[in-house]
Amino acid sequence: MNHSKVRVIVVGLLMLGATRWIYAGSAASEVLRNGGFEEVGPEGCPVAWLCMGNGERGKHWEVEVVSDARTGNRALRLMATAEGRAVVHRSYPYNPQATELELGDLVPHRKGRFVFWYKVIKGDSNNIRVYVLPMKPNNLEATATRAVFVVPPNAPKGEWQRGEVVYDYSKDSGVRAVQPGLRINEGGTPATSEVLFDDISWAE
Ligand SMILES: [Ca+2]
Repeated sequence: MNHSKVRVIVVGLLMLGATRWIYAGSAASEVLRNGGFEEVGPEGCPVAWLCMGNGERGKHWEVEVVSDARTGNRALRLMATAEGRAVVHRSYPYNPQATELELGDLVPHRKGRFVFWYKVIKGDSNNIRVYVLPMKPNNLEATATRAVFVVPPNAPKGEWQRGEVVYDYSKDSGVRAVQPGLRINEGGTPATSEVLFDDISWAE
């Protein structure tokens, strides 16, 4: 084989690899944008997400981007005391009077699963949860039951663990979309807890 043939093959393989990489990147970002929390908005909350809580921020709850990442440079830290609550949603248009709204960063798949990684820093209750919220066409939560992943109370501290929550609203005509909801103290026994999340993705 002469040099020019080798070069053609090498360039061809490189292009194939690049194409696959671009395709994989765009396919993942279409479904759940910024699931790795690498892109941060002006308020300090990751782009495509909303960071909220109950009680006094900084005292009873906190949601913030931190550098202790599983991959990339950033992860999301949630903290709540027993009196507080930490709430992370996707970002989407909100208007209770509307009958139909744009999707925003909701996930338009009525069946599938969310895969994610979590690292418990503090807490041994059953109050750290990843919900799947079924959403109506007007972006309010539908009456269908949430799917839920409860972080095990005995999860090892300081280690990244993989979690997964499967859902199926394909037979529920009232559900148009879903979103993953990260929570401390919404369900379970309230307690002081702290957890990191990273690399949340959607899969079939
Ligand atoms: Ca990350």
